Amino acid sequence: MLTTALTELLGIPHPIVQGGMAWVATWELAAAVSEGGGLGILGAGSAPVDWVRGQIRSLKAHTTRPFGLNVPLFSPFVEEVVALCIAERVPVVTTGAGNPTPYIGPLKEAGAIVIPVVASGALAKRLVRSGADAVIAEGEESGGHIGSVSTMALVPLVVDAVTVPVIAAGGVGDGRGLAAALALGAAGVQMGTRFICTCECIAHSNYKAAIIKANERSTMVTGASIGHPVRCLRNPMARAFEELEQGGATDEEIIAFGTGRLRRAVVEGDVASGSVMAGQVAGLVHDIVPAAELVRRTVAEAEAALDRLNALRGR
Ligand code: TUI
Repeated sequence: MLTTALTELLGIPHPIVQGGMAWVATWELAAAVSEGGGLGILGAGSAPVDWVRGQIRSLKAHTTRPFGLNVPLFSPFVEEVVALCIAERVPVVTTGAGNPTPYIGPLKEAGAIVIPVVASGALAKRLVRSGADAVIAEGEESGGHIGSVSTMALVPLVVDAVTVPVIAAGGVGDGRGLAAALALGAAGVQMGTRFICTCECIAHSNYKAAIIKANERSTMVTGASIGHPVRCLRNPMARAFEELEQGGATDEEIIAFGTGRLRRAVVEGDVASGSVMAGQVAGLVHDIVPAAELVRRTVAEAEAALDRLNALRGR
């Protein structure tokens, strides 16, 4: 058992949070992770509120354990989704891709634990002052929308900046990553890419196969020129995106090109013309396992890594 400030805050056995990935993190995956003793998280993405409500209700029907919902702040439905979290008494709300300050107070008044993703120490400090209960320090190794600081540098910097539990994300794909995050002062980890390759994840089998086939150099970043950097697997879509960006296309043209690409990969399984968002740990993913098994295995690997480190002392 690894008991940390995060397991205490959330009331869960293991300090492992599953990323709330748009299109990918549905109730099936979140239920399996929460039942496995981690924190399962639903990804609201840019989905309308009725779809998100259905997901919350299905998840509640399949687990009585704590769970979360991720709200990306660029969603056109952000206000309604926050109101839904309050009405449905969602226990944990994570936010991403922006500054959630206006929503922290109302969510906390409704009893939610609020955990924003941050990509800098300064934002972490500001959000904790505004009432954030913990923060996710997400490095640029992550898949999807990213900041520009690596996990190794960001996590200790955020740990020093705040007094609340810090969750490390980006570049964590197994128990060695969890042990390393704890060594950096984090109280737990969030894993996204690794959880895509689980039996319960509804992502298309082509998406899972593309991650398993990838190595650590298989990802690239699209969208940086329009201020929306997204890490995904290098494929014909990503190369065309890059050409468009280098060829002086307008922001509108680039946005139009990118729209709908994640859905195409996750739902339709088109891993050539879709955006296969994944982190650099894609290179570490070699199998598809039940999510609860992954949680168990990750904890066992972290405990073994900590034992190995401890055995180095006094030699
Ligand atoms: O949100 C994410 N990752 C995502 S969201 C997403 S959905 C999508 N769909 C289609 C195209 C593009 C994206 C895919 N991946 N991660 C959380 C995250 N938040 N990473 C970095 C940040 C972040 C960055 C800047 C958080 C706050 C921030 O602050 C800026 C500010 O406003 O001060």
